[in-house]
Amino acid sequence: MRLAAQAVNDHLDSLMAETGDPEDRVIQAMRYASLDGGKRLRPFLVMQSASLFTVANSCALNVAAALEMIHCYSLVHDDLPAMDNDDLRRGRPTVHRKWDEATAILAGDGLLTKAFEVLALTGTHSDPSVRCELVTELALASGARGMIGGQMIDLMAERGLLDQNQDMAAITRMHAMKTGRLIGFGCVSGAILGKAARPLRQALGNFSRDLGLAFQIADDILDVEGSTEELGKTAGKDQAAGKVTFVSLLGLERAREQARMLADQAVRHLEVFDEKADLLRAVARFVVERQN
Ligand code: GRG
Repeated sequence: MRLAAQAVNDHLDSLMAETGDPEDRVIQAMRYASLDGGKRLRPFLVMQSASLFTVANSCALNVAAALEMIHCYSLVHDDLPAMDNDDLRRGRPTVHRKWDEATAILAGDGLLTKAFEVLALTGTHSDPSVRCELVTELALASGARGMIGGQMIDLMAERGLLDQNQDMAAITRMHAMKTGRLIGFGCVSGAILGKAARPLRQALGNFSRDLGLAFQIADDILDVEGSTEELGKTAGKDQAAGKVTFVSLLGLERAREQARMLADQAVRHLEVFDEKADLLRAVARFVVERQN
């Protein structure tokens, strides 16, 4: 995972070079938000799914960087006073704390826009229809019926603006949108780049759905059990905000069992692949056993 993380970091670095112009302030904030931090789970999924097919490393790196840019933009905006109002992210002051709110909004916007510019580069794939499909799929995953929609539901739930109670089905749907869809794009993007046969692409999609949910349940457990130091972000926020989570619905033990069961199920979806998928199998274990 570390090798892929370094390669993606270097690539992000080269895609967002400073030029010495006054607008570099927003580039600096974009770089701060996206370089040298995080687990790099989503780029890792892109690189590994691409490795299952005949895909040039340079193409997969562009997609991995674009996906991480979207993820980092969502973190910058999620931390803003209008949303989660957080001071700490990846063990450092959040972008609006280091600069100011306006710069953080612009840095998030800059990362969001840059992601699609990178996908559209000819270096992402020689076939324009593949580039177009990547753009469409990432827009769907991160848009109003995907990550942004999930964030909207989460905010409404927190502010008492939802009609129905947040039960398991509602929480599962919200997380499938808010975090699952980007994880899903990461897993399926390799199949898009490799023009893989439908059943193989579907297997990766199914893997990602169980992986995404397992990831979120683990995240809810860590919010209760982890320390702010270990997590690099404020711990215990869900309970403090009175949020309905997998832990509040299931309790810690059943939540842990559920996450492990989903990780096992995720791995079973990869039976169509040989040992080339072993690192994807390992990532399912990592997601539920991780400490941050
Ligand atoms: C503001 C448009 C907008 C969307 C925000 C994804 C999201 C939606 C907000 C992130 C807030 C959050 C804590 C979500 C829970 C799970 C999650 C996505 C955690 C962060 O992802 P990691 O653990 O982070 O992969 P690193 O830093 O390792 O990349």
